[in-house]
Amino acid sequence: MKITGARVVVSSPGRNYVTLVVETSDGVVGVGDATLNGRELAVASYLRDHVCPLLIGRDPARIEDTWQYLYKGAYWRRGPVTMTAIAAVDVALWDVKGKVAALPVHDLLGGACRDGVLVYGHAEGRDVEELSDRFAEHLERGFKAVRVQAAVPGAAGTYGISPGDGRVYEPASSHLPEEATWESTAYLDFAPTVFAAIRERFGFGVHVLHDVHHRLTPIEAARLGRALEEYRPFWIEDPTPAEDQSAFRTIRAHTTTPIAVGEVLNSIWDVQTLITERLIDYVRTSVSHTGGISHLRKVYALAELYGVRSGAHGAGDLSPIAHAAALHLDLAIPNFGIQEHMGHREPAGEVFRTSYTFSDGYMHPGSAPGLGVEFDERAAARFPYEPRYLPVNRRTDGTVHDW
Ligand code: GCO
Ligand code: MG
Repeated sequence: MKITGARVVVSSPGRNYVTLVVETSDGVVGVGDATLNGRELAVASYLRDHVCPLLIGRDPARIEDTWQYLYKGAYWRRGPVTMTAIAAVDVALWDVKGKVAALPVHDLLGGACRDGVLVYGHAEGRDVEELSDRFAEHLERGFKAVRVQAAVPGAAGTYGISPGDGRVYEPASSHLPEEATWESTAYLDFAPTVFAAIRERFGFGVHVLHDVHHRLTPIEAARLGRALEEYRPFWIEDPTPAEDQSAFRTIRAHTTTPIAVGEVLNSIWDVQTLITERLIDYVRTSVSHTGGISHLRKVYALAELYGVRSGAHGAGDLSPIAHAAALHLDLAIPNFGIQEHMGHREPAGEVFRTSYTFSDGYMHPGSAPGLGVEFDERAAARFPYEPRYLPVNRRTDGTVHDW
């Protein structure tokens, strides 16, 4: 069997998604997600102009060889654009392999290690009361783990807060990036009160998570971790900018609050120090941004040696194809921790028909051959690409800060 076609489809059913479609001489079609929020067309071009021509004529069964060919063959290594492009090819080839074998991808990866994949949802609010009500709704829907984000009083546009008009949280805006304002001092005083309120109303029988979104210095993060210990968070995420791996030594020296890092990192080398020095508890690298299933499972294998668990990024800007791929891998690894499940807003469901399910706080990728996602290209054509940017964050004196 040979690869006979590879094309990139950029569409915006609810938000922008970049999809790679790989066709084979046997008529089997595989799909991969290549979405990099706010920089979508860079990956689309990387694939269209530099990768798709290389795929034609290759044997789709040789997934690892193709990965090595694209990674080492480019000479230029790592980085979100490269690793997202390679991920799309990798995931599409796993999809093909599953369809050829008539097996779901998790069976190709060694089979299920558990009955279901524990997922966490997002509860947020413009104040603690609104957050608390959203939290209660998540519990009613069956979630066993919920991320909490509340607007810091006085800080307009705190990360993670939806506009409050019934729309889900979606940071990307058209035209120019929105600008948010931030001061860590108010946040550091406020965050423990959010946890206190949630634990007081809902007790300790549910996992509570929180995303700091890269905003603190190491010593501030250490202080936050220590202040939250009594509320037993499942984790705090990205407490400092993730690219400075050594910063986590400072945080680790001061607190037992579990740490999750990695959604902006793209390779095993980016998380090597974090894992081998046991500076984190959960690694958040994703299928889409970390070289696909083939590379991410190496990250997880390294993490397993050091007692680090998975906690993959699963925001709505990773397409349903990426979510399906994540669930297959989550099911098959021994050191699974938790999976983010933000969901996708409509009309994404008209373009991506998925077979994964949610029940009582757990997801399952289903048993359809391959990934179990059908990509409807004709439906995708009805939702053309819209340029969008993530926000930019400034401190109150105007200094650009991590968003
Ligand atoms: C998360 C993430 C996202 C990112 C988004 C950027 O933990 O879910 O931090 O909300 O901000 O994926 O594109
Ligand atoms: Mg995050």
